[in-house]
Amino acid sequence: MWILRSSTSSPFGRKITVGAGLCGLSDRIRMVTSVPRDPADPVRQLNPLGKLPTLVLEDGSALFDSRVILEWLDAQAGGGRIIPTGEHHFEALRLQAVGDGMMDASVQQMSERRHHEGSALSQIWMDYQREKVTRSLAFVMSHREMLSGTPHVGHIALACALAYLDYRFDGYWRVGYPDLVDWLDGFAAAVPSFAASAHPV
Ligand SMILES: N[C@@H](CCC(=O)N[C@@H](CS)C(=O)NCC(=O)O)C(=O)O
Repeated sequence: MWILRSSTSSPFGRKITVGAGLCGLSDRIRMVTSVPRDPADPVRQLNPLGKLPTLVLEDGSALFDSRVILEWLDAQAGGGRIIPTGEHHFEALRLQAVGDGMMDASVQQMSERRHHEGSALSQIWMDYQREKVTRSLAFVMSHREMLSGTPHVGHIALACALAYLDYRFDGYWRVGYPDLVDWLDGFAAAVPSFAASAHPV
């Protein structure tokens, strides 16, 4: 059994749960909640960055970050399950980079809200991060051919990013991107491990 150090609110951790489902490996993973801000949390010993997700293997060694873990799961499943090997390889990785970047920018905004001490929130920083998400949404829609085909790491990252915007930012993106709403609905219907790993309400 592999131990996934994560949390139900982590969009990067959700990538692993979704990917494991698509690789047919869900029953090999048990999630244990970690709190990165807690100095006593074991994740700091497992991963020098102290970040979620971190996957602990049977020999006690740890894999991180989400891209590395997904690549490892794909290899465990025989390869080519969630990381295309053919002409769509780099397109999938690029879309994953966009989805991950959207999550990074969103998590940065949450951190600014949560950990700000002293003076007021930096609106310049918040806007800087939010604009990354805005540009990424437009980028995805202008390359919408990337959205089709068998679910892969790019689709996983994008779906997790959009769902995190729903969870933490009231789904503000939905008004401007009805095609993406349809795509996310289709992804949720096609990928049971995505629906099963929804963020808590
Ligand atoms: N690039 C990393 C990002 C992971 C990440 O930012 N995780 C957040 C939780 S969603 C975290 O652990 N934050 C705590 C910290 O940065 O110390 C990945 O893909 O796994």
